[in-house]
Amino acid sequence: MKLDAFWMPFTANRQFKKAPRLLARASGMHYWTPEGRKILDGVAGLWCVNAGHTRPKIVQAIQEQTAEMDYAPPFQMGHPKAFELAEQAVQLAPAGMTKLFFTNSGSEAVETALKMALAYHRVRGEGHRTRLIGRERGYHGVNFGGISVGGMVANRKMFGSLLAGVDHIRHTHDLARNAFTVGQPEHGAELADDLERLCALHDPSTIAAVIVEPIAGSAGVFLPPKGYLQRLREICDKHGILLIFDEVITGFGRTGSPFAAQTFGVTPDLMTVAKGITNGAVPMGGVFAKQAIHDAFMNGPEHLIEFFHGYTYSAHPLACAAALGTLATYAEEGLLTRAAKLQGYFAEAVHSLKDQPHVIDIRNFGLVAGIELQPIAGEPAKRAFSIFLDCFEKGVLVRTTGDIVALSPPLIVEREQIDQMVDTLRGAIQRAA
Ligand code: PXG
Ligand code: PLP
Repeated sequence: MKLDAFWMPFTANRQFKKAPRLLARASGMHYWTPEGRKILDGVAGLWCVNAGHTRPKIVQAIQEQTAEMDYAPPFQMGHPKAFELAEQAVQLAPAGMTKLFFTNSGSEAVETALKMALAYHRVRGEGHRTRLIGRERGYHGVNFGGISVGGMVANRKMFGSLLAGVDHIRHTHDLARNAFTVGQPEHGAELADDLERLCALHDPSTIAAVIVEPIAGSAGVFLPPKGYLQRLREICDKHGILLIFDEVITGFGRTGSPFAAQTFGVTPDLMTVAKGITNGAVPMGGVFAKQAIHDAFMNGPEHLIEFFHGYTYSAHPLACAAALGTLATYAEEGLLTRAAKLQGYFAEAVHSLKDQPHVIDIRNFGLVAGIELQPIAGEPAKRAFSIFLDCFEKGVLVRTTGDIVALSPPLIVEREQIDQMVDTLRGAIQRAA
């Protein structure tokens, strides 16, 4: 097979093409390589296959939909499954988040939420609120809005001056005070006050919205310190700033409730989702909005479009069918709360790696964990990458970012499989020492 033409995303292309890692088949908790080697999926694909692979309801829904209707325009037209899906999804969402706008990815969901926030203020006569606030080490996809509010340097530095009028609050990663905490860290709620600093600097009347991941995933699994999200919510309320939770990873069961907003008891104004909404089977994303945000737009003449935004494939029939099959699977198997039941076992398993060589922190919540390693001097990311390659050789797929290894298995994971992941990782960490 020729590997030349495909310029791979977020991949070390030259390294990959010298020693390709191909996946050809998947079922439940496992992938199989083209040679038939079985790989335990420790990251739910890329944090998205929450119900496990090729689940029958989802497969059947997709097969039936593609034969019944391939495509329907989403602008000024509709199809039944889009409405059915939105109705079901808002039932799972935090109370009051009663509207759902569809996109095709998490990145598009983020752009949509940022635009909604700006336009919301404008339709209310507060068009002076134009600033968007993100957080250091945040990940909000790869489009211009998302990398502007995002805080991962490598994702930003090559791409010019980005969106104007964006600022960032500090990240919450604090090894000195919180290393090896099981669950939410004790220290750091006061980091939310950094938003007050930006309010003082820019004046709160210029700020439209703050966007954060309740748990930062892609940058390395950074948890919200106890009380931190509550404090952010309070400051936003005090100043009329919208709070956006980016739940592209934390949504659909990762933290033990349908959404992290529910787990942490803080309701945002807008909430972005993707990944788990279709179990990764068909691209789809979305933005949940509070009723009042939606209603603010519903004021002009009724024949006019209220929000000039949308994608050719918003609410694509195939994605809607896959999502309906996914929600049915989650409901039948209790998967959106299963992480809460397994998190004690999972926490104990991952924290058993504490005394392994070069492990400098272990973080966990629900069914997500980050294991941070001391970088090799002068060669950042190399230690974790060698661990990733080693684990794959030994039959377990993990994910790395910098020198952090992330685990985020499908929510159907069994205890023995957690043990297999952690034991494989232990061996790889020792070999990388
Ligand atoms: N927001 C968050 C919080 C995400 O985790 C996106 C937005 C963008 O979603 P799309 O569907 O456009 O990729 C994400 C996606 C990693 C990794 O290295 C994580 C993501 C994507 C790619 C890689 O862990 N998260
Ligand atoms: N570029 C061109 C020339 C288009 O016509 C369109 C959509 O009509 C787009 C980009 C946007 O594509 P999408 O709606 O799939 O995001």
